[in-house]
Amino acid sequence: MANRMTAAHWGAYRVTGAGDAMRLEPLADDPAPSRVGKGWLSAARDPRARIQRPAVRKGWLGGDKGAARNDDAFVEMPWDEVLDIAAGEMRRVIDTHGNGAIYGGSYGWSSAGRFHHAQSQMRRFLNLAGGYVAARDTYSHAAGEVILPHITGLTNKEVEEGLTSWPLIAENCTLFLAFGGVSGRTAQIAAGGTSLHEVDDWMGKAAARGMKTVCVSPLRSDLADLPNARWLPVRPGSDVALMLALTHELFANGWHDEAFLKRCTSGWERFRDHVMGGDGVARTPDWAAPLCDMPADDIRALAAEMARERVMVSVTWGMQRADHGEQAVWAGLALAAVLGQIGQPGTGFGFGYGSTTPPGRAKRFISWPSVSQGRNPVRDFIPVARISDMLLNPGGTYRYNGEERTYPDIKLVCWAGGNPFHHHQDLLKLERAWTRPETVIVNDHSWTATARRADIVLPSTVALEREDIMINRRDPSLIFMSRVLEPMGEARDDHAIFAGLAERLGVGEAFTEGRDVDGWMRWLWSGCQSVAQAEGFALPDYESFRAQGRFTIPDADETRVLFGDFVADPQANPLPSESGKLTLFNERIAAMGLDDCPGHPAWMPPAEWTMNAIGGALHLISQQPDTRLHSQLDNGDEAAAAKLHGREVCRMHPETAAARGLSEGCVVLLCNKRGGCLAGLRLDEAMRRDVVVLPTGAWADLQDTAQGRICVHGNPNAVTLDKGTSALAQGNISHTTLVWAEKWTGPLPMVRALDAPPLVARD
Ligand SMILES: Nc1nc2c(c(=O)[nH]1)N[C@H]1C(S)=C(S)[C@@H](COP(=O)(O)OP(=O)(O)OC[C@H]3O[C@@H](n4cnc5c(=O)[nH]c(N)nc54)[C@H](O)[C@@H]3O)O[C@H]1N2
Ligand SMILES: Nc1nc2c(c(=O)[nH]1)N[C@H]1C(S)=C(S)[C@@H](COP(=O)(O)OP(=O)(O)OC[C@H]3O[C@@H](n4cnc5c(=O)[nH]c(N)nc54)[C@H](O)[C@@H]3O)O[C@H]1N2
Ligand SMILES: [Mo]
Repeated sequence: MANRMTAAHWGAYRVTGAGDAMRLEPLADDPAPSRVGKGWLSAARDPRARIQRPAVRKGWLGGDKGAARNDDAFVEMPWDEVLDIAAGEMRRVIDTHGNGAIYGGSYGWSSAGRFHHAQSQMRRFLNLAGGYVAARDTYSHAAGEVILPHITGLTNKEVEEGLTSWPLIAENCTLFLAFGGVSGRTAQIAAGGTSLHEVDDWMGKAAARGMKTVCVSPLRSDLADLPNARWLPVRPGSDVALMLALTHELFANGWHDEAFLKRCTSGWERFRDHVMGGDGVARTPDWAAPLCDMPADDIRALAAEMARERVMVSVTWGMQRADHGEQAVWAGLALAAVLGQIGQPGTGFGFGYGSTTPPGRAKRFISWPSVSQGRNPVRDFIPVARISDMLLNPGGTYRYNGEERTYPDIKLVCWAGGNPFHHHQDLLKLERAWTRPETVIVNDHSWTATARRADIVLPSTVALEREDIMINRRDPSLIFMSRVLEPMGEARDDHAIFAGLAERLGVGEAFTEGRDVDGWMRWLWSGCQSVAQAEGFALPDYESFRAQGRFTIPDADETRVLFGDFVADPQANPLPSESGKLTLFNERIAAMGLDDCPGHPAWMPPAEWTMNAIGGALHLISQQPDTRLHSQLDNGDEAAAAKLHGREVCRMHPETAAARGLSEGCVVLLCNKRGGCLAGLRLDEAMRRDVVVLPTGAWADLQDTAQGRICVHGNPNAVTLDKGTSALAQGNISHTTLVWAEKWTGPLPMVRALDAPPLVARD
């Protein structure tokens, strides 16, 4: 009998049993299977939350263009009729306003299989239909994505895939300075799927050899319990000040590597001037101490230690999802450059270790094929996190990466495989913006907060209900994903949904190229076979792979040193940056004349932090959740079991709670001028006293209460700040938020987000 296997962003599984006895068994050779997968089957089989049939919003059928979009009932209708309506709307908008009035941003993680990737299917369809306004960069690391090409000449992808490999760190690094920590929580995930989880293993090996680790974070839990680990609980928003003060100490004591700076960097003297006080403010440990809330002597001691050790300066992605997030990347790189250990095995600079499991992975990366998305005839785009601003200000101007740009006037929004009412900041502002388009079309398998804010809802299958292939260029295994469940209700694959729309718009043949799903899978596999051949190994034929379920790439081990070739010979291997080197002063960025992103790394006070908190406001850390992937599987067992009173759990220091009359297990209202949310409370001694942690991903459930419109289920984006990192990258700043915490004493509003919205008969 064939092996039944499957895969998700949180891991790969062997499927055993059937019906109620069906199990997803993690791979036997995965050193640390993810907790997230435990909630997968129950979420997939949840009839309350799954969208069973195509549906159209009741008010929209009655002529409402959006005013009631945030809270309405739905009418279930037959597929053919709903596809006719959706295609008719697209035609109308294209004919009246042009394709530049369609926002097809569709940001989101979707599912892991290569073929049924919802965004790819949607973009292929929209491109054939004349194009759409796209989204640029990611919620994960937009600031890094925009600044890294300026300062290193490499894209974020090149930096990520070129990161110095874990085995080299385990062998050579003696001090791992982890800004934002290195967490097994986030390392559960790999975009596109993973056959192994290895980060804790490598950190453990390194620590066992004697590597010291410093967890620079408001939370001790951002690093595993390792020997030789210590915790530096800096004030959120102050890390760049700490980096500059450490740099100051290196210069002031002559511990900097001047030969390295001259050979491998440009503009270092101007950066040194800034740090040493050329503008009248020397960035000394005494300057940084009150900002960082740590003793100046500790900063001096850390700098001296760095000068003695073989150091990796590591910056998590979360560090740059904050106001002026570009600076955390640049100042971290600059600190490592001044130390002069970049380009050697196991030391230097890293961006994203632990943020997901692949960064630093010591494997061969292979560019497998995918289905073409085609070409978008519309050139317009927005930086992904500017969605509310775009919808609220058509024709308004903004700056991005040196350009002055204009927001388009969007009439139609299409989304497949993402959940903006999970991922975007300031959800009440997004609700206001969301009333603006004339029509919203959403594909999803579940009644997420976004699906229930669509006019036309197209129910998709989940990965367990279709065949697919996990082919992740960064993974050493290829996994055949079996179809192990029957599609829920009338759910269809996204491919089938878009094929139906394409046919109605006259581009059906171009979309399918005459292939059915099986035909596409075989086509993909034969592409993989050619790639493998060029790489020097052979893949089995399709039928054998389908039966075996897994193919493991031979001799896949490979290590890398970030900037290794460049540092070995900067003349022969210059970086494609403006100077051919790492730029510690960047002429192009300086010429943009931005207040919030000068020409060298700089610390600037964030819009919100505890130094400007009033009335006992706390810094909100809305970190990634341990029990699920963002909002995915929030309806599953694993996420449900971790909730309190059916709400997401927030964590606070016991003294912080006591000072507010709060105790373990009570329900707390976290609020600010933007909104509020309810969460269950757990106490945690290993965190700063001026911080509250509320993981993302509880399905947003915005309800009108006596305290105003709040999320009664605990989604932190009900209170986060919607602003760009700077006019350079315009990334989201979800970690820059202050909230007040108070006991919720009113009646507990019922959580409705995990059930379908009202489904009513047609008038
Ligand atoms: N406050 C705060 N907010 C944040 C962050 C933070 O740290 N703090 N982090 C940000 C980051 S880094 C990210 S990446 C984003 C993540 O934001 P998203 O990627 O939008 O979050 P997901 O919950 O993964 O959304 C994926 C959606 O795709 C749907 N889906 C899954 N499979 C399929 C499929 O096969 N077909 C279709 N049609 N749909 C499918 C799921 O049901 C879900 O609704 O959130 C961002 N938001
Ligand atoms: N289980 C699970 N894993 C995931 C995901 C998920 O949803 N669930 N999502 C994946 C995705 S899309 C992404 S982009 C990555 C994100 O990976 P990261 O960005 O690394 O993860 P976060 O949890 O957002 O943030 C990491 C930590 O940064 C710390 N931090 C916040 N602000 C500050 C600050 O000002 N200073 C310092 N020193 N520390 C600060 C917080 O304590 C937080 O725990 O995670 C991925 N991994
Ligand atoms: Mo992300």
